[in-house]
Amino acid sequence: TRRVALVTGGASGIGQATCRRLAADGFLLAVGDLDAAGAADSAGPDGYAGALDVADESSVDSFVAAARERLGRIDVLVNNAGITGDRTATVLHTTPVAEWDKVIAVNVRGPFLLSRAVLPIMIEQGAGHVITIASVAGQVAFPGRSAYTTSKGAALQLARSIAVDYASAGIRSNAVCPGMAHTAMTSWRLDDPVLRAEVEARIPLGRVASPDDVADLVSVLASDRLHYLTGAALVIDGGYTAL
Ligand code: NAD
Ligand code: KPC
Repeated sequence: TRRVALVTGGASGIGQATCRRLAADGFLLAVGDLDAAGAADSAGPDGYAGALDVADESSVDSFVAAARERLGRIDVLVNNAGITGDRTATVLHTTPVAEWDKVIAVNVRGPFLLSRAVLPIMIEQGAGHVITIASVAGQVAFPGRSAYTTSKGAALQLARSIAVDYASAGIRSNAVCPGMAHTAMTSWRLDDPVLRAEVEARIPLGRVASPDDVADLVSVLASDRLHYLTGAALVIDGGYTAL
């Protein structure tokens, strides 16, 4: 039987590249996104796709139930959907409260709700792997992005908490911590040659990541290998945090 991966935020960027890669690896995909049409493209004809708001409890619960019903099992959960907040979500004292709440809702409540819905299925299977796309911003502060930095620290700890609490159930949990990647999230910055040069000057490998660079690591994690790896924070940042 084909292994099944559920990917949130799979319509764009890192999530889209991850879907492409996991499909090539032989996975059946369940893809949820606010962008339902984009999710359907990423899921392919034999996958399951739907509109999903990861911050909404009933949306998450019905999406996970429908995915399980259609595909029979969930081997891998990729908590990928995430937002930075808009351009007003900068340093702490000028961040609008509503923008703060939105970032925390998608980036922290989201992985909580998805994991909460999927873990009972994995417990029943006696196996599963939760992969959470955090960020280097969960380990070092990203300048001028207070809500985002805070949320990614929490997402990383959520991944560790799951690793500790569900190891005995045969379930592993790991966090992926990408550095700056070129996606819709960061194109406002990276499409500007001056801002892009500022970013790349601080990366030892001299370039930002492509979505495929990150998907490559998710693919290795999702493979049925590395059985001793759990609770890890895997940094993939071109050396950014090593400097
Ligand atoms: P992106 O904006 O290209 O894609 C994000 C996707 O998530 C979109 O399809 C969007 O519709 C979806 N989404 C947003 N809110 C949602 C919600 N409430 N429910 C369901 N889907 C929702 O962004 P990306 O750069 O591919 O980011 C993917 C993940 O990678 C995020 O968690 C992000 O924080 C993380 N990340 C990105 C970078 C980077 O530099 N781009 C670096 C480190 C980590
Ligand atoms: C490194 C990472 O997770 C992205 S943080 C910067 C996003 S933005 O300020 O919108 O360029």
